[in-house]
Amino acid sequence: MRKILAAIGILYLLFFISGCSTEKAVANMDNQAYGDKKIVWQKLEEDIYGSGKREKIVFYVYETAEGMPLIWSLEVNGEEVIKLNHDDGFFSQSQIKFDDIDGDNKPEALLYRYSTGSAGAQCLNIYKISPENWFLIFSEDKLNDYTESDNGRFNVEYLGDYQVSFSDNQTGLKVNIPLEKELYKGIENMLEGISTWVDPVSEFEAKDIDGNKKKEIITRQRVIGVAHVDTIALFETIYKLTEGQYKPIRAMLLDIKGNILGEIEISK
Ligand SMILES: [Ca+2]
Ligand SMILES: [Ca+2]
Repeated sequence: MRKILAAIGILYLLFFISGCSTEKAVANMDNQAYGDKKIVWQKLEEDIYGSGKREKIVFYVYETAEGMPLIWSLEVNGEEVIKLNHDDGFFSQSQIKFDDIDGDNKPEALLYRYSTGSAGAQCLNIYKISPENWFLIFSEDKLNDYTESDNGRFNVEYLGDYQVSFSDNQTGLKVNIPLEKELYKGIENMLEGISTWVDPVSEFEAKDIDGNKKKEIITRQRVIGVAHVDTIALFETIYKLTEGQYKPIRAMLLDIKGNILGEIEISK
């Protein structure tokens, strides 16, 4: 009888332990989805709503135990107003900034995230903000290079005689890029290897180009030559605030000295 009781006891114990471990596994999964560590990334007190009162703003990053950011969360006075997932991107740094970009004397929120990759990809979300609503008006969140294999948008080819053809199927921009001979002395054989390799956005600029008090957004992407250190041109896209949303209005290609090689208006 004692043996039977002991056996029942052991069975019960096993059941109890396995039950516990299942629960623990589920809890771990939840933790992984949100990150093991909640880190205060930035703390600000600013009058972001133009009410004359400074709001308490805290920008949190949820990380894995290894320090990989998984979720970004922005809280204003303890309430979450933005939550972004990592979308399998490799990010290192992030930053929230406030700046009046639409000229109404109230700040918009600019949330930057920076990739760990060698291309130095940057992602930017811009929100029009009020105590009731944070409304996304601009978003650029592509992290990967544009290459022949994974994306049909760009086409870059070496034509011979230090000329490279560039075309953007999305905007219709077609331009030839002249290369500087002296930069390729001794490595001329590598020129034939130039093919489609356009970096993701690595720079944003907000600037009022047309003088209407509303800032346009300019994104910059490097066009790569024989190796990643070899930038042969810069691809710029200009976005204009139209009916409450940023829309691309012009694309241009510049040489490494900043001269415009070609540009095109983007129709809707
Ligand atoms: Ca504003
Ligand atoms: Ca403007």
